[in-house]
Amino acid sequence: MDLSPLQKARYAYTPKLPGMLRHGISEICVQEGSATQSVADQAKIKELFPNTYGKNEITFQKGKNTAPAKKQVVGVILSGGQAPGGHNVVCGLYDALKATNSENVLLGFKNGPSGLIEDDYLTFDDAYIDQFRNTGGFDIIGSGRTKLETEEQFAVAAQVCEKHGITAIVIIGGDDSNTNAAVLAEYFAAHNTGVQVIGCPKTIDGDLKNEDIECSFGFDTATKIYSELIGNIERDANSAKKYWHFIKVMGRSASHVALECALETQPNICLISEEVSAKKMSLSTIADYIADSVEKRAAKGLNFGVAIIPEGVVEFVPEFSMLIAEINELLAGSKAIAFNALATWKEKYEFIEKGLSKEAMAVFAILPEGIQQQLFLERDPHGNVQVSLIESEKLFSALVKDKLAQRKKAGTYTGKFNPLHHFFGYEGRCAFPSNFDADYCYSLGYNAFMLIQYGYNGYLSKVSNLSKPAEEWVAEGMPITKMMNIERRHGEDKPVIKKALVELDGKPFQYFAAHRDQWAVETAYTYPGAIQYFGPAEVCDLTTRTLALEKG
Ligand code: FBP
Repeated sequence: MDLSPLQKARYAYTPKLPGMLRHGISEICVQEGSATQSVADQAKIKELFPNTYGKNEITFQKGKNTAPAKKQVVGVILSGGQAPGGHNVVCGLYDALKATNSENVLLGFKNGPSGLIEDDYLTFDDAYIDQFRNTGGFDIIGSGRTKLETEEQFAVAAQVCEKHGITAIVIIGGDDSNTNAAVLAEYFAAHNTGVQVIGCPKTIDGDLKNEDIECSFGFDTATKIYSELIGNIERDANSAKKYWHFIKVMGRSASHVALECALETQPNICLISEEVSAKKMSLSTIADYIADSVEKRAAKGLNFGVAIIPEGVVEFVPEFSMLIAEINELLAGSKAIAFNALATWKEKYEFIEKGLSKEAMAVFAILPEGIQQQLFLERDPHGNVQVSLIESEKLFSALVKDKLAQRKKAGTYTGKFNPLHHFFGYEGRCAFPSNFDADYCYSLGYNAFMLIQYGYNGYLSKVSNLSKPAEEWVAEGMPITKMMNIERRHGEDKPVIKKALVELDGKPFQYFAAHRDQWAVETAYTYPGAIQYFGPAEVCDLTTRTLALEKG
């Protein structure tokens, strides 16, 4: 295999462990903390998790390792969207497992949770794992979005574990995958399988965090990549002085990615979905808000700008959600066949006009035709509109264009508006992990093995104090049930890990809110540049602004 110079150099990088895990496996002991309870709905969660609920928080410390000597066969699964650092979780897990006993075995189930059910796996050895150290991607075993959630799947999983003599499963995933890890742990305990389940917090979206989990891995690297690109675009905009750039960034639901990029690059506009929802902003209000910035800058001769749009924003616009619900209803079941049989867009438009309420039609009518067609043509296998495919960056630039045309007529605006569009998502998910993610992920994997060795089940590998140098990080374990509450999902009450949305009274948003009016009018861009892997710690080991503001 041909290697790039950076790839070679990254193979040689030694990830930093928390100080307390640096003494060698025989020198790591466990300190039990207090019993836990779930963040809400305690009685219900306790009833659903009788074997794994209420367990103690734990911290690892320097001291004699008292874990029972036992051969460990561990299975690892990568679940959901890629996030930089996933390979290092596997490497940290492997290194701790082999350092404890060279007879221990690590199996990797392929292509996500389905690999466990299909018994599709590989066995790791040094030569294989060494090709993936400190690299991006999930290609070490692949990932997938199959959910492990039914009793039938759990029974098959138990059989597969028994067949291989598996003592523990490590699931590396987001809120849904770790919810399912907790349910699997409970099943294994209830059926006395002796198999432990440990979760690790992953997702570039940054929405798996709470008072215990300071951040999910991958968020640091992905936002640094997007911020570099946005900074480069800002500099281009400020050089050419002729384009307004509308940049959509990933984040299926929460706007942590958009907010972090805004803190890093100080664009003219950044929408925050959670604020759109809280203020019940309409499409027209949002378009006016952006158009105000365009107009004020134009008055200063600045006919350029940068606007960041979070991927999931349209779902947070109340009138848009109402429109989507009506479209789903309009095309439910056989009604879709009648719609699809119509030959021209004109005929289809008439059908839509007849079927939607006056309020929904008013929203539909202001959308650009491309977006209107997208809403009806690209639907999922259940016939629902695929909101994630909506090109919201184009939607908002078109709405702003209309607003500016009206303002031109009214004589209040005389500038030029040339929009360009970008979507940054996949560019960041498989990047070489930053030093922070390389270190954090390796530590999560290493720590996951310590939890296994000490016999914990239904725990999340937790590494905290992350805004400090790695030496001061704290290696811990936390029962997953502690993060759970009951939510309504698909018409049923379900125990789930609470998704963390951007808190409007939190420090990162407050900082942004205090500066955005100035950024909207002035050219206050900052240019973070590319991730630095080698060099001074103050450049290379920087955490995110979000983490610094939350914990600093
Ligand atoms: P996870 O929540 O599984 O980590 O994935 C998040 C994400 O990267 C979102 O930002 C994005 O909306 C989505 O995955 C894209 O999914 P896919 O890879 O299936 O296209």
